[in-house]
Amino acid sequence: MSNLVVHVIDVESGNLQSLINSIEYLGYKVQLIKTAQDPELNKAERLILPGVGNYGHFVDNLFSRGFEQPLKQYIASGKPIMGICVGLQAMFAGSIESPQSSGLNYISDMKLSRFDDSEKPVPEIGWNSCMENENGFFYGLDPFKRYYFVHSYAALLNERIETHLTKDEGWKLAKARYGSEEFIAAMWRDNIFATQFHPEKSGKAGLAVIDNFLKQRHPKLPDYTEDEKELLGNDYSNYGLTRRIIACLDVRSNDQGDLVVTKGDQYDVREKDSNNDVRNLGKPVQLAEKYYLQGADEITFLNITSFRDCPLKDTPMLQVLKNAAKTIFVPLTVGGGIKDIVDTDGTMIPALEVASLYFRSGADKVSIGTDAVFAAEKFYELGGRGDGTSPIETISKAYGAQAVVISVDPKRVYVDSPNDTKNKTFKTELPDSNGRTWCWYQCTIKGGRETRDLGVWELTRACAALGAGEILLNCIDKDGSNSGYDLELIKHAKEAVKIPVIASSGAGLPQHFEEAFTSTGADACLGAGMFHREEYTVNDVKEYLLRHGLKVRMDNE
Ligand code: 1PR
Repeated sequence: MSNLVVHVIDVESGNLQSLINSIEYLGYKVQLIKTAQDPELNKAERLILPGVGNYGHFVDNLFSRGFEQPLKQYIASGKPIMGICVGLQAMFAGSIESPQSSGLNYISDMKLSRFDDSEKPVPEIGWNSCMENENGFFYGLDPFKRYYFVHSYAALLNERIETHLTKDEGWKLAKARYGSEEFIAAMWRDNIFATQFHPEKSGKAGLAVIDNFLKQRHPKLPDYTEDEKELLGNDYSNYGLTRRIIACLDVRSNDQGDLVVTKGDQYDVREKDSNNDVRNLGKPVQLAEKYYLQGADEITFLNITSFRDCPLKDTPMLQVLKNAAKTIFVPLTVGGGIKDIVDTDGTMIPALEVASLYFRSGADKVSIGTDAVFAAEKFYELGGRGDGTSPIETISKAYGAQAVVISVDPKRVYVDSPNDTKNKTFKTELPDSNGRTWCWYQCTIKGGRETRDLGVWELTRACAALGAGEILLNCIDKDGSNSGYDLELIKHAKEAVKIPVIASSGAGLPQHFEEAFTSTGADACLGAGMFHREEYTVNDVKEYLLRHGLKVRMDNE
């Protein structure tokens, strides 16, 4: 344990818990600074400025709490500061995202722009790398390792801007490329260091960057062989991102009241034998840690039953998140029950507060199922707009689109002709037993128990318009089947929206992941049963993909 105390500015923006956990994991103490008057700020020797979500929300909050002058004084003193994500963006003059808001302006009047979504999904969500750079790197950043990015706005670079920043202003830059756009992944000048990516969510590679900053050291890069460089280097065939593999844990309390990871077939999680018990595949935190160590790029927890008669603040899932976030340094998503609720004492708790509790426990994203269907239905009733009250809108506004995932539980429905439904149909290559080739995907609520007259096309487009950042696309027909993903469904959703789509349900072999990535353009693939039953590890899937020419993050050793 080091004696160094790391000071972290806390303006209540997003998941700070993971950053705290990562610093403590590295053996340092953390002191949060919530007000500009806090005398602790004068004692700080290492200061971290983390930020997520909306630019204006973050910088306005920082300024209205009086942090501008104390931060500038701290920086003028020469002591090290590290900005993370919107913390990097705050160093700029402003952002197109919030034209009325001003940043700290350490980068001569430069503003952030939005990624161009005509050629790639926006936000950028996933693992990218720093481009090779003959001027060398800093704080141990390694172009053959991957870091977790999640943002729609970036400090976009062209030759003129880059020359100005490096030659005139003395910044050292680590660039990354997303699609055809280059942007600042990290920057360093004197005592200011900032990363656009989240080092606290970037596995071991990210922890090393935090540690190097805290120790103020710039270690030499490992001596990679040419073969290693070829294997681990970025080829930009997927916009610059590695193929993202997500391990999913469906969690519920079993008949004995214990919290277990379970897994169904077509959403039926009970054993087929006479006891009909809930299938118990292990403990949530232990399994999640196992998948993290196997190289999972993300972990998703779905609370598939509500924990009845339990006050919200004591919900067992909160403790699962808290424990998981202590040792797992990749993004964590939690779903199930993200909606306005009435607590056991009768108090109304808005969805935003429910989500906030999860974010404060260590979740990076929340996933919304049933309520997303209701929000989409209302969106169409209002003629194609929201009224600002749905959980998608309230959570996205406060925490950013990237924090809101929509979990879709669809079933395929065949029709004789497209005129038989108001929802968008397509011609399938897999006709039903009556030879019908027109079909659509019907959304369900309450874990598949109730169907609605709303298609996946309509749902995903409405949710994206309301502010969702990603789609988790399950498929009830395929769930637990081990027969591969529903490729037509994934293509259908990819055509519907520009936000990233996670393929889910049906993975049984590493080949299924390859198939989904190459033939549908899925932005991530999720697996559950095949990992729980230990038929394959996450690493097996990644090695298979790597052998077949798809770049993956291999930093778990
Ligand atoms: O409606 O907002 O409360 O959210 C409930 C959440 O719980 C939704 O995300 C819904 O998908 C999920 N859910 C509800 N009931 C079940 C169930 O199984 N009975 N699980 C359920 C959904 C599907 C996937 C699964 C993949 C991959 N599980 O998460 O992990 O199908 O499985 P596979 O690789 O083994 O094929 P709300």
